[in-house]
Amino acid sequence: MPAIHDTPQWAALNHHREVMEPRHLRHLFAEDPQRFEQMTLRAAGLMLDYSKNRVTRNTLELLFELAEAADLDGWIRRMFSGDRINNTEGRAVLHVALRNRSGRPVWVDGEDVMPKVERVLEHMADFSRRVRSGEWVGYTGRAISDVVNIGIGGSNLGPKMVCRALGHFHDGPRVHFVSNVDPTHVGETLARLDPETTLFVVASKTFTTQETLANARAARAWCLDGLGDEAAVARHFVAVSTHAERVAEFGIDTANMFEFWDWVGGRYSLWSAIGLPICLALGMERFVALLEGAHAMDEHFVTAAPSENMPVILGLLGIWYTDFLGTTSQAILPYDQYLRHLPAYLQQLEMESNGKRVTRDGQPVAYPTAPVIWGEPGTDGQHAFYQLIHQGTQSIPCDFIAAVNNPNDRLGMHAMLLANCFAQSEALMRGRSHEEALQELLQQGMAAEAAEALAPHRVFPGNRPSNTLLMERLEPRTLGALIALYEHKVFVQGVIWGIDSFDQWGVELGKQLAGVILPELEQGLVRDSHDASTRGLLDYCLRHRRP
Ligand code: G6Q
Repeated sequence: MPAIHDTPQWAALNHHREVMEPRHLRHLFAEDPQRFEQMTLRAAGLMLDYSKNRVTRNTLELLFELAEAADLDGWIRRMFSGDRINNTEGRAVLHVALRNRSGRPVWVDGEDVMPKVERVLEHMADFSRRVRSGEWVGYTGRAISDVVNIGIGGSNLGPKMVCRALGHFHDGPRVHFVSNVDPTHVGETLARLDPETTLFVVASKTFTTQETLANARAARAWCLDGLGDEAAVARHFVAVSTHAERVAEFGIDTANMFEFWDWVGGRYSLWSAIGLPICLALGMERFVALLEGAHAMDEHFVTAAPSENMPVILGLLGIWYTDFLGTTSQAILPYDQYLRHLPAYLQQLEMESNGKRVTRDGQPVAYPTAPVIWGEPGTDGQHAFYQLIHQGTQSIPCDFIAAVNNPNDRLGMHAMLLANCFAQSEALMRGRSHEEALQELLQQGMAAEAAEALAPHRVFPGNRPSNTLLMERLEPRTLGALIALYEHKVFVQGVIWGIDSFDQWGVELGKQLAGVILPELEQGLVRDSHDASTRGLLDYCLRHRRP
């Protein structure tokens, strides 16, 4: 199979780009009154309006042909049937098995993994029920009021985002997340808690992560300080990991361990036992509803034709912008305070998965891969960085995300939020021409000369693309579907780019070098082999550090 950029399908898109570049979205809308109807999709409780993108039906057809040339269908089948598609780590990629509600088996190396998935779900259900009901008590007999999840990266961002996104349904113990190895994070968190009523969930797939183990040791020392007995650890610490031996070595009873498996990638693991804080905060039923929502999106992804397939469309639009229209970043703009951690979550999902520069077989890619993902909740962003999105020199595709109903809307403010959301995508699409800007100023009574001078500053070029994703309510099911939508979008793009979306070698080198530097800082001995900058920084710290 030729490299993707050597295919006629890639060449056709390159050619098509020349046709599309001069076309303005305003005109595309004016030419086609059916554009909204034709470019909206509904799946798993979500509605996607992708009509405000710089595409025509023809663009989409060419993108579907590109997907076919990359054998997208084949790769989807390979993922769902447990092939080792994470080739650099030799692993299957089966987060979809964790939320498989179909009753169908999922095979890995001849073993149906569903019975063990169900077993761990039962363990999570039982444990969370006991903690939430007060049946599970701390060492001194008091019920658990606070849960602290200690984990980083994939063992933090997913459960944190979901717990906050479903904050409206939170009826269990308070849940805190400690990830950073900065002692301030664990210190500030514990300062507000009582060791008698605090439960720690140490979440680490490998149970070797330096930051997590350091934070867990600090938490353990705090717990022993407060409770004065090693035996207390068993009542106040549980672990989530793939590695029982290391959990035991750390001093956590493996009876209090929740297992998952190496075919679950860290950033795809919130559906596994890594989701335990979600169960503790919201209860098992809601966690299961989250899984069901994701499963509904999985079924849609596997069965819908490309032109009806939400993850395929989102993924291909991203390819169009990144590889043919030259955009380098993508904004995630939730108009929902509960979704405030979604941009950070998607940052890891997309940038760690597809921030790659070689193909599966180790050849340098000849085209850009993942863009920079960033964002903030809507109206806050409007008063900060939207200026650049509207009038800056780069085009930044935006995803607007909102729920039609808001559970906290007692004063009718939600309409204001939605009005802002729709106004932004309209403004980005339409823009304001020089003539419009000028006429507006003149109508306001400004003198002609002054109006001429000010008009260029009030021009909005428009033609800036966006998707809008709506759901009736932000609830476990729709959130599950939303997350799965982005997971599959990332997968679609990884397939087109021919990269391994499921490894993360990019985090290794820094980790390795930190291992060299730590003893130098601790012992005050800096090696000559460092470059002058690193040596200078270390010397500065050693000279200015107070014992
Ligand atoms: C995610 C990455 C990474 C990982 C963390 C924590 O896909 O692999 O973010 O989740 O490095 O790893 P552990 O869970 O092993 O501590």
